[in-house]
Amino acid sequence: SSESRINSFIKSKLMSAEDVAEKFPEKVTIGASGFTPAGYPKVIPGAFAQRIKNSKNPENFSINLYTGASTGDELDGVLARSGRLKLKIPYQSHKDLRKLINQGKVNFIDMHLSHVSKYIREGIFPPIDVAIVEACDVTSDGRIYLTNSSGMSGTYLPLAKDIYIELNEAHPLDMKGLHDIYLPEIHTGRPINIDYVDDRIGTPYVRVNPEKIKGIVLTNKYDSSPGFKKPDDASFKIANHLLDFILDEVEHGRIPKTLLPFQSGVGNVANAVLACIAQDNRFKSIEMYTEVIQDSIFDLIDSDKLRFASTTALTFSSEGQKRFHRDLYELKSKFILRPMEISNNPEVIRRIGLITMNTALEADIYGNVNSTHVLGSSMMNGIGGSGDFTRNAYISIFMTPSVAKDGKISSFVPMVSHVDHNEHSVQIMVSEQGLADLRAKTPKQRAELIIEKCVHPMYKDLLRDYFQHAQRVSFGQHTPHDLKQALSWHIRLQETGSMHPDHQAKKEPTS
Ligand code: 0RQ
Repeated sequence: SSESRINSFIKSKLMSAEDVAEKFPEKVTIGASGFTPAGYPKVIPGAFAQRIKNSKNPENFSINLYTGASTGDELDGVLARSGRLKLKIPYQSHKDLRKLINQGKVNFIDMHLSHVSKYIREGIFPPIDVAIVEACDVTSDGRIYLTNSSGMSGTYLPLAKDIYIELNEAHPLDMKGLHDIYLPEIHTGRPINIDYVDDRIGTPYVRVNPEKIKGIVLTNKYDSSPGFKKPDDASFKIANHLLDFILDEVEHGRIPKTLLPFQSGVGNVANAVLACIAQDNRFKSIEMYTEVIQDSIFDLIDSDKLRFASTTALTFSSEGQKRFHRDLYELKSKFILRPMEISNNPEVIRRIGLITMNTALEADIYGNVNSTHVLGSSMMNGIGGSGDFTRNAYISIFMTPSVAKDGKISSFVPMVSHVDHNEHSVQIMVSEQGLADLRAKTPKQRAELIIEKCVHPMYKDLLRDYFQHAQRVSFGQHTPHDLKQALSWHIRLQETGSMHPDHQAKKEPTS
């Protein structure tokens, strides 16, 4: 209960969010908790935005915001709308923030999540003035127990000049113990001692100098994660192609019968894969080593297939959150929350041997993947952890529906308009049409496979024509391209509203 949680240390630090907001410098660099709407501060940022709004000279304010990944409206949204956000790292998915980034009004640096801690600790980015972190408990000797995400808090807290905590009483104290906080040394190459998904190497709290904790605000609020969308038909088809492929790999002895741990990205398709595994008798016991766990994990729990899940965030809907709290006693032995430089660490990912599943916006005939930029220029969310996992995977898989926007966009194009994951790192490509195994294939073999297996029927002949034409006119024959035509599909989309030449669609916004 609230009574038992509020120890004398917490009591001595209690403040209102408005009082905290008054203490921030006008030009401030904030390091905040939170990762994919989970475990982020919910009231202090709003109070700071209000202070800016009430100010006679709002233009004096300037905010750099560092988070774990995307956060909720109460942080990314309110600070974006304050008009004084100048820099955001390293990921976002909020519509207002995205709009400002694409108008060129907010500087956004899109980073591999595993690099962020090192950049901050080495002082490559401006130093952190204040850390604002959501916690479920704080002790007088400076132990901070985090909530639904570990994210970057283990890095931001010790480096911040001042620390402000949002003590969220919606979380039972039994949340303590889920986290395993460990920061690798930056200059030495000493191994990170995680051999298995359930190895613990750190502490269940972040330790700080308690004198730096300048204020604690009480809250009682769940994360505002979007509700659980039921996977659609295309997602189920993608999931089934994927599971058939994995079982075939087991058959060939390339994946052990006990399987390998999975990493899965966010979204519809990722959820469908877990839902399909839960229903499929051929899968008995699943391990996850990933960065985001969503409500779909409950399908695995209900079918008694979840052996263990390591993540940096629990991104649950309200219902999912309630359920997790209700069953916390049983679930605690099945989950670890890790700092994102550990969840996404190349060394650990490579050692454990992961099957990674991430989503592409578009891919080209040679297997290069664009996960971030619409028409090569407009930022969607960011690369997030997809690069960390893909590059170091045991088997790297990219999935995407074959078309977007009712067929006006083909997800498979002659040449991608931006590259996040290049042909060297992408092993398997899958759409609802089928799966292409790109391993040990030449560029031309990859193009044939992708066109044959993954492309939507309405774009198949067009892409085949491009590939044949490219072989006729290309400067070289290793990876044939007609540079004049390579981006013509994107240009057509921009000019006519569709990549398909037969579409008479009017020009309209495409994202
Ligand atoms: O827009 O909803 O307005 O129609 O893009 O597409 O198919 O709903 O897929 O939600 O899984 O997102 C790559 C963005 C996919 C995501 C991306 C339009 C499409 C729709 C979303 P509408 P879907 P998802 C874990 C790992 C990078 C980071 C990552 C992502 C919207 O998965 O951000 O993987 N990945 N991190 O209509 C223009 C195209 C399009 C297109 C789809 N070719 N051109 N628009 N859309 N294809 C998380 C972290 O790292 C934190």
